[in-house]
Amino acid sequence: MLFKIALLVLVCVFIIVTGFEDDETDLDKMKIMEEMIKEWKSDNDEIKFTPTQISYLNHLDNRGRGSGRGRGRGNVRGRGNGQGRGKGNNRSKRQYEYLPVRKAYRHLSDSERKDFHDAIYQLKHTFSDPTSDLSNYDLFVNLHRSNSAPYAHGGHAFAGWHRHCLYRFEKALQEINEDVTLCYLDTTMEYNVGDRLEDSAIFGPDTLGNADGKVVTGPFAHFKVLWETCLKNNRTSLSRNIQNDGRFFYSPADLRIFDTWNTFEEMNTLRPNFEAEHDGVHIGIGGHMLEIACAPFDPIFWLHHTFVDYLWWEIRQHQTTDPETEYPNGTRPGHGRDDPMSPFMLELDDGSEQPLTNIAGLSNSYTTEEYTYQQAPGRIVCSTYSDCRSKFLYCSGRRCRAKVREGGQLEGRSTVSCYCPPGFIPGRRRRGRQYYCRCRPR
Ligand SMILES: [Cu+2]
Repeated sequence: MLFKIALLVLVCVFIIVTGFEDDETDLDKMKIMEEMIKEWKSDNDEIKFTPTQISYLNHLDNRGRGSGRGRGRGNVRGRGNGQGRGKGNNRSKRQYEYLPVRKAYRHLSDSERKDFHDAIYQLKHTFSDPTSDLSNYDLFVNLHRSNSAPYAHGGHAFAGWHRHCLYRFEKALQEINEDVTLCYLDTTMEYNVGDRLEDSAIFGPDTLGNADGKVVTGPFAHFKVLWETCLKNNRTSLSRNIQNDGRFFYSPADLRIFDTWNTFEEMNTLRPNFEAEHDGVHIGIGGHMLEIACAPFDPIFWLHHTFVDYLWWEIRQHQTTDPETEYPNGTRPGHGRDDPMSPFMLELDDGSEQPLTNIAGLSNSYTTEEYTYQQAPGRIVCSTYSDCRSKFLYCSGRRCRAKVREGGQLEGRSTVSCYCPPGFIPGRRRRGRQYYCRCRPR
């Protein structure tokens, strides 16, 4: 009898402890999100776009051009001056033979990955206005600041605003190389390296570069960072500060939760909501990613947000309401369906302009006319290594998991999770009871 009571008490304690733990994680994410948004809104260091820069940003969105459907196109409203708007937009609408497919970063071929890295690098080093110290890449960082886009975060406009911003960013990359599309970082792959995330092969020299401190390896090493707010704390160039806590990245359990969301309202209000969940990766990567005002300086921002956009695309597939029209009343100020999706403008066929509204971000046309998605590795049920279709992934327990880079800790003795760059073969090194990935020349 005494044993049964003791067992019952133990079970209760377990339920209470694990239950609270879950609540605490959820609460943290909502709280952290509010903190991040507060800090983002307090950034008063406004950088105005020059007329040439407005022109450049405008011409990236040429939807409706030559389509004869009068759908109009989106433009950027210059703050403080509106000159130069709409000029230089004489490209005809690109005719796709087939829809560009956004894939997982780990599903890119070597040449696709190189092209993607190169396009980002070039965008970072190209200036539409040589009199400014903002490169074309930096213009997008400025777009994401609270002075440009006061309602991009903290409410219902979040998903649509970022979808539209990604769309323009992708067009900017395609001007450099028309075969490049955005790709996404499925961070549910990292859950097995939860307490040593910097070991993941995506943070290697031939992938996204190191994640601990200043980025000194990889294609974005020493990327320039601007503005006082982003330079403080000795961050003189692109910096990361990875948090080795698996709670912050997406987990397979998160995907199962998203599968239960059937309305736009659920996605925005259930705790932790879609936006709060996305903040986890910002915190997990740390460094510049931690602050909303500076986050897009890190190219991981675009890979992460493309995954957020992918997840939204999935939710919209099983949404029981109309994904284009369901939009609740009583949202936070600036987040209403007909509020402007600032600073993006909609240019009508007669040349007049009106603000692009938040509801426009819910249009199906993005994913039916501009791009589509390939299934995320987190959705693959694998039985062999090749099912995961990536040299950065291996299959274990019917799930694809992230391989670790050289020096990364292995699970047990097996080298199956050890990734080595071309010309090297995986091996292992023992330290104490642990085995680590070691790459040997072929
Ligand atoms: Cu954002």
